[in-house]
Amino acid sequence: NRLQADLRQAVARGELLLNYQPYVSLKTGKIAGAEALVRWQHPEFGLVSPADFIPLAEESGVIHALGEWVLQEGIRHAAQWREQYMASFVISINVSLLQLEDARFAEVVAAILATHHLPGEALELEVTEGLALRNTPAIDSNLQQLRALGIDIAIDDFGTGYASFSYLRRFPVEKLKIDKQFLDHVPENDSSSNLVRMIVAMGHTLGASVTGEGIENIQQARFLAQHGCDYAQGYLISRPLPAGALEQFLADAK
Ligand code: G
Ligand code: G
Ligand code: MN
Ligand code: NA
Repeated sequence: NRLQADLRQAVARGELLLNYQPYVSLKTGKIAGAEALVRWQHPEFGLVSPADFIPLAEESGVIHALGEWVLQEGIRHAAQWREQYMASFVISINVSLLQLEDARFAEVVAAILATHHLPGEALELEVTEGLALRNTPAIDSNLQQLRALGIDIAIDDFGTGYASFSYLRRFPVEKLKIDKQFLDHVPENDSSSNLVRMIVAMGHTLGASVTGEGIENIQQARFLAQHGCDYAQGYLISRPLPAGALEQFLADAK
């Protein structure tokens, strides 16, 4: 596969870049942080979506180098933005379960944070519900070490996968991100709205905060705020932005 072969060199050739999509606190209306979203500028095929190349990177094992680059780049920007614009800014970074299965993952994360003099509180890691299906000693150990560093774990696309109640009890997570599909027809659709209210209540019962993803209109944001949801992310607030534009967004918000 051509893309898979090219992906091996993509990091070294500087073809990867990060966009950042901010999210706001529904309590204060202020920006709380931003999610890093990787993009690949392929010299021939143009912009390739992570939905297309992350699976290839996982298959070939390139995900480890790629994931480490995302951590370095995202944390470097976060350190700069916390210093210049917002001391409480949190960077949210998506990680593959394969990264969490690497016994040295937490050490690598700790070393990157230390390089930039950032506390663990500045970083949140987003994992998918597949975590519930894979439970290896390495994942357990990494999650424990990450938590000890003050790094929050968020379950991404919550509701679409396999996070069981018993799993959430065994591995406390700090945040649930409700998948966009559950929010698309809120508040006009009763079953969607009821489900969202239930997830917010469940998250809070588990001691987790809750984010609504894919928020595109003010009615959705109002519904979430009314029902105690903590954060909102989506085109209503901002599309994913290049680093320079996110910086301007933070400067304007200051
Ligand atoms: O931004 P976009 O809609 O193209 O993202 C598509 C998917 O790719 C999302 O599910 C997102 O979580 C995932 N993704 C984006 N950036 C990263 C990354 O750096 N690492 C991993 N593992 N997944 C990512
Ligand atoms: O799986 P994950 O939640 O990480 O995926 C994030 C993806 O969702 C990003 O690629 C981003 O472009 C997309 N996204 C974020 N907000 C919105 C939104 O409000 N509407 C739509 N249609 N897509 C969104
Ligand atoms: Mn995500
Ligand atoms: Na999502």
